[in-house]
Amino acid sequence: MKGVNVGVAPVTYGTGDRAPRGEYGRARSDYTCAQDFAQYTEADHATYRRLYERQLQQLPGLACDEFISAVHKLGAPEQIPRFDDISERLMKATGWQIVGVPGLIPEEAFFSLLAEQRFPVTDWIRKPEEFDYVVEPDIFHDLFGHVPLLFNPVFADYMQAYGAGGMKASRLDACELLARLYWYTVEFGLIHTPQGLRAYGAGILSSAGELRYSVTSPEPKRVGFDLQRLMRSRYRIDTFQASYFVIDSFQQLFDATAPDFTAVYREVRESILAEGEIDAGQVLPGERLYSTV
Ligand code: HBI
Ligand code: FE
Repeated sequence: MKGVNVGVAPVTYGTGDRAPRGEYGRARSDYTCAQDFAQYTEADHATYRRLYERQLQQLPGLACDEFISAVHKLGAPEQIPRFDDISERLMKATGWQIVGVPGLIPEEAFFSLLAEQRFPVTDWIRKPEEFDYVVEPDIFHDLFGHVPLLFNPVFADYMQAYGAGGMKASRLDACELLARLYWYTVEFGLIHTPQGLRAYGAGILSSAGELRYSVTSPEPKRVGFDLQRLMRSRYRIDTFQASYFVIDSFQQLFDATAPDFTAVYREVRESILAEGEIDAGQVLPGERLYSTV
């Protein structure tokens, strides 16, 4: 899901003023659009299948169990799945559905879709020459990275709470702080398990290289989840992460989003004024880090 600011998703996806890749003219006023299944060529289906199979074989020992146990619910990778088929299964499991979007959408639209338990899935797929890296999130990142954990009731509830919080953040001009929470959990989160660290973030799970790197490399700093420390932390969109935040459970994530964030934003802003923001890869004095062994 690394990407550039396509003019509709400010801040979170970094700078750059590339034209949006998707066809936004076909989107409704809430930025959703029907999945244009006819657009997919045989090469597109083959790209999806190859991405899926490559990522599936490296999940054991790196992806969290909740993800591994749900990824098959996307359906067989012979073809790009139909969103309606996945939504039918997802609705029964957690009340969520997936909806098509042409690509990145404005934060307010994104937050309100999450609050309605509708996850936006980009409906185009990267070209073969972008197999290993695509600038904007495509259907593989959204489907493979994000959708399996929406079958987990606690994580799904966290996503809805995040969306509801986002609606309030817009009014409090706190989207950038809240976007860091999304980045360091939903996109690049790690979870501590009795078997060791595992990935649950979509940006990691859909990345051929970052999945192994995030769980096993000695390079990045792995910090225990702390909401205020996280909201002070900058991130990079164009490299593997230099910092990861580690949770103990999805319940911990959900509980962290339960309180009203107004006071949290105020305290975070005060600590940023007093001590500044924290760079990706930076470790605070006395901070306990997770090791990979
Ligand atoms: N739009 N389609 C889409 N998918 C995202 O993940 C997404 C977005 N717009 C904004 C956004 N994410 C981030 O700014 C979140 O932090 C809100
Ligand atoms: Fe994403």
